[in-house]
Amino acid sequence: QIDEAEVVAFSVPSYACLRRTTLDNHNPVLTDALSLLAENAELSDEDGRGVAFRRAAAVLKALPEPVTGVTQLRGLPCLGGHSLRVIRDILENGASSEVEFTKQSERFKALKVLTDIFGVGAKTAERWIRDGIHSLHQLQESGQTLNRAQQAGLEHYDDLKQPVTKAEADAIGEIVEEAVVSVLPGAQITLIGGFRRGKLTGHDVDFLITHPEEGREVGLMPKVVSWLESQGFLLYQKTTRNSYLEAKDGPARPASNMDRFERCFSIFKLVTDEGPKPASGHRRWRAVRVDLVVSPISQFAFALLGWTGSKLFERELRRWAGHEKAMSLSSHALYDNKQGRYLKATSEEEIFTYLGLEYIPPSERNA
Ligand code: 8DG
Ligand code: MN
Ligand code: MN
Repeated sequence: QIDEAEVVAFSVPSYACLRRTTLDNHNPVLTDALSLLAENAELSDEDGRGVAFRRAAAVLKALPEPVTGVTQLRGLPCLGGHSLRVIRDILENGASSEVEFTKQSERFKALKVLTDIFGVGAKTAERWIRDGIHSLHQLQESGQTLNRAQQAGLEHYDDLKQPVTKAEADAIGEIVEEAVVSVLPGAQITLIGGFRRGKLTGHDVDFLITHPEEGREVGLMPKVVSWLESQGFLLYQKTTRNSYLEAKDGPARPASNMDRFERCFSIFKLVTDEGPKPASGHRRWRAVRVDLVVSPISQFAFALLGWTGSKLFERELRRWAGHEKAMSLSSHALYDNKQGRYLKATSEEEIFTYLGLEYIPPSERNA
């Protein structure tokens, strides 16, 4: 019997951008359970519930030690009745019936398998499930028309499910770097996304490309893609143009959180073994998802901050900016609604300062 007074109570600020969240998670069982419910909500078009579970999981990721009883959680932010019930079930019974039920449900399993195909979102998966398609095999037999992305996704399904290692990310970085400096000397690439936060594996590799001279980056992406294609490095690519409109005195007010950089979603062909020719049936390459983004140098700090993640950390930064500072933050710019002007920045540190936040390095943005 533990005396209540001796129970460690935790204290955590409510915005994830006020917390330092490393990869050293002391409550993986609880956060995995809440993340699974978040994923299920997101796949079921219940984004509000999804965010609530993500926030609850993020609070637990920030705790300095394992939770042993629900009394420790008193006063913590973002833990609603639903999340607390799940946590209590796990602490007291070893498992949450809701989580176990969801994991086993045919609907969730089908949504997972289908949305794990690159190019397939929740809406498409939903439609297929309504047509009785629950597996890759059924999809292949169904005669459904697949777009180019989905065809590539299906073709490379097994490879793309394999986590990408940091070594693979670095190998791809060298190739992208070679491509970039070949087509535009002086251009620079930066590893972003999860690997910049120190993750050891990822579902893809993300790079941000810029040039120190404003304007030189215009039209860069198609050239990089052509170079990579000519060298046989791309199994699939889709490039979208920059749609960010420039006003006379600075970038236009971002219309939404979706950014408008020139970007490329691709599937790389990464050679994994340079040794002697492998036995027949074996290949010496694997498919890896790679995202490329090009930013002008004037927006680089915002792009870097916006593409480093985690997704929840980004969402919380924007919420903080909007609700607490009357500012609008995007991956392009920071707009001060009270002053009616854009705040220029050349580093992430400056952006945190504008927002009245202590600087949080990438390795502590793993909310
Ligand atoms: P992982 O790949 O290791 O699984 O994790 P990650 O690197 O954190 O996730 P990601 O899905 O590759 O996303 C990387 C970052 O890019 C993340 O902070 C979210 C951000 N991001 C997108 N799409 C968009 C977008 O359209 N606009 C903006 N501003 N950011 C985006 O993934
Ligand atoms: Mn990533
Ligand atoms: Mn990505």
